[in-house]
Amino acid sequence: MGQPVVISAAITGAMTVPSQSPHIPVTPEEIARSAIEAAEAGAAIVHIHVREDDGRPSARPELFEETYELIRNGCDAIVQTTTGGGVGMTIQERARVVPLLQPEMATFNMGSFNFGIFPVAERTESWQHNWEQEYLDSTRGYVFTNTFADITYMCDVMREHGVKPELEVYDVGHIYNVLHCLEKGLLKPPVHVQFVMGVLGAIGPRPEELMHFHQRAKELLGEHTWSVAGIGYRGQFHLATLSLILGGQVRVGLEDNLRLAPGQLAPTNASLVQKIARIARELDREPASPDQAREILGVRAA
Ligand code: KMH
Ligand code: ZN
Repeated sequence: MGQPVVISAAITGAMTVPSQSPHIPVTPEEIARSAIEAAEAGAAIVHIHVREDDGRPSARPELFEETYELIRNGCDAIVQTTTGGGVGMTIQERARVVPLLQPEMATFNMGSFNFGIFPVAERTESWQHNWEQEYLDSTRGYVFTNTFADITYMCDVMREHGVKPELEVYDVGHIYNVLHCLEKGLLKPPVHVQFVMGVLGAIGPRPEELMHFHQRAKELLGEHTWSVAGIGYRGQFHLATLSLILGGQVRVGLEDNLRLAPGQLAPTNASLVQKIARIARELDREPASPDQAREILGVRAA
């Protein structure tokens, strides 16, 4: 039997708007159902954001609470909440979910950079909601802010509540920010790193860049676990396949990619998980169960 692979499913997120696909989960019930189906298809982690009824990204505690409860009642997957949030949210708003739910895992964004999702607006012909075009266009002037003060704050919140951080790295410099936190004793080794590749404003979704990330992280961080979240169809599946070959973990899901094949919208998160699970098995990597994932990543059971 090959080395297990931890599949994470990013269920819905702040990079997409409902007009892009009718299959994006919006309400707590839709997000939870989609997460449970993804877990049944082989995801050991479900990464969640929440949205208001009109699909607008939200940080409202009630929405997180409801979604979290529904997922926890329906499956044993590790529920990983976002602390990246959405455009315009403060670090305090983004971090609030950690003390609120004390999830097993939460994301932790390792640096500031331009975060451009405005090109989607240029490709969209009709809109479902008034807020969508303005939201996307506003990112021409948007910096996703994660200063050292923010990073220190997030380290403290996560440590205080015993939450395992998944460190979101969007550029090579962010690996050095992880190193800084390790050297200062703010993060406990071995860390778990997610290479997020293909956001406009950060590194592109290319195999050469993943090889470079992998090499630099090995040299700088020592023992660690890692995964890749590629944006867009090619980014998601090509980079996830490379990660399978290199011994890394993978993330797929409608937060980062809306397509199951070129030109074909993915009907569900589960369909994306099934596809990567199939590729993984072909490469002798069996999808890890949630408990195996807890062991591999060093996550305390909730
Ligand atoms: N949507 C990804 C580009 C987070 O939630 O903290 C980034 C992400 C970050 O998933
Ligand atoms: Zn996210």
